[in-house]
Amino acid sequence: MKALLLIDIQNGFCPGGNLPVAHGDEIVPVANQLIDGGGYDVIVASQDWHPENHGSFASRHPGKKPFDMGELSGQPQVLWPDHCVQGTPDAEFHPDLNIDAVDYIQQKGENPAVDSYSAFRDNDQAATTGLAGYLGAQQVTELDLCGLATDYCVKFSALDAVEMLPGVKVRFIEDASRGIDPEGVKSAIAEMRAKGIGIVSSKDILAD
Ligand code: VGL
Ligand code: ZN
Repeated sequence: MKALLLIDIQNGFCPGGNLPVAHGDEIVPVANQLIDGGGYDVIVASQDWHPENHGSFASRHPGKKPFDMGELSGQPQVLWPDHCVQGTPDAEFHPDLNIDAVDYIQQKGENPAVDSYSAFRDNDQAATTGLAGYLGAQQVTELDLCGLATDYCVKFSALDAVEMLPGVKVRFIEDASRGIDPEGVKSAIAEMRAKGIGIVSSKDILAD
């Protein structure tokens, strides 16, 4: 079974959102084409879903501002603008994303004491989300990922997919993703490639 995993295609990460990724909205039509014509059996979307007091928010760290380095539960943590707070428009999926076609939504980032870039588990790897179990139960053998942001949630999700779904072929769809920092995107792609993740374009998939 072939699965598509759409990472955090939410208002908060698109222009006008609280943690906007440059050109993040441009991936929405590409994601919709993949949903329609990518030949996937299972479509999954992750949703960054923070309580308003989430510890990754710079606003919770006196004297710090967004994008500063800080600490969360004793670990180094990039401090973010308040974003994707549960129940707010910022946390909703982009309105043009074909969410009706999504079989399973995996929310993450609910624990205020730890961040969760990966859709599979928290950054400290203590708690898993259940997504690996869902994909295993669907007998997924091929997993393609795309979304926002390449250098954070997409990368960590892809690396965890390789580790937590042994035997599954994992690919990153570059033109259906955008990143926060151009240098970060470069090294994220290098890291993914080094772990055996295929780097592909939506055109390769839509042409098959
Ligand atoms: C993300 C930073 C904080 C992401 C989520 O979706 O890449 N990045 N929360
Ligand atoms: Zn977040």
